[in-house]
Amino acid sequence: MRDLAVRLAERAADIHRQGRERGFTVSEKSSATDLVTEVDRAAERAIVEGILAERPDDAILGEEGTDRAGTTSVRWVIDPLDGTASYVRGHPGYCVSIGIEVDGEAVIGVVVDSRGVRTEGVRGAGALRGGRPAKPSDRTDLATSVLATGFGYQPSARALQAVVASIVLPRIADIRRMGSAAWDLVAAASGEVDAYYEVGIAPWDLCAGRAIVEAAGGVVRTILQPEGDELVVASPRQLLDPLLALLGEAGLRIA
Ligand code: LIP
Repeated sequence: MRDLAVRLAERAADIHRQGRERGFTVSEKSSATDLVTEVDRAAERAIVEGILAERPDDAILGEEGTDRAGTTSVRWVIDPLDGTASYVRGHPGYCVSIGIEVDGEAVIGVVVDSRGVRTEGVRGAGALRGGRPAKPSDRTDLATSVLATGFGYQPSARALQAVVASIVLPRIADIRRMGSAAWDLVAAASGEVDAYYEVGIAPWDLCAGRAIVEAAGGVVRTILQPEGDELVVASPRQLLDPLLALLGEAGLRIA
């Protein structure tokens, strides 16, 4: 299944590249800032066709509308183009994200980013980034840590996220914002950022990155918030408790 996910992620990354060269149509989803392109849809079609050709009995959930039940214990959770707002502007913050759950647990993840860098992980078998072993940060101090995070499509959500960031920022070294949760998660899995947190991402933004962070030896926590969204935290073990404590001080529910 990992090898199939790798082939399909590389195929989707080709579709991204061709779209950037040829141009593409763009339309709005939940808001004027929540966009979808014909490239998102073409990439999802290619991934779904590839899965059905080899594993027709698996379930599939995709951001652009695919929601197929299956008869096996396997579910594919795919974001064909994570970071669409970056893609439409030519900003590099986008990637394809293919996650595989077995019995509801994320166990395999493959992410290919706009540079063609592939990160993959299989539970219990480690993670690779660009073909080299991926390991989370060994930093022990939040005050010198760089965190990745993101902001939602709804202004009300961003208002809340801005309050959290205003409390977090003076207590850490800096923030990185690429516009793609999958990119942020694999950056956390490989120590390119020291940790990641975000409220309100979707299952397809999270699945592959979660499997990769955990395969690399990091931890992922999801905590339901009173407003109904989930806080997602991806971190090396040694930073998890101090990061959760800081997010708690910033007003988020952490248990
Ligand atoms: C994006 C996420 C990102 C989040 C954006 C958006 P999309 O997903 O990956 O972390 O901050 O608001 O949800 O819509 O580009 O697939």
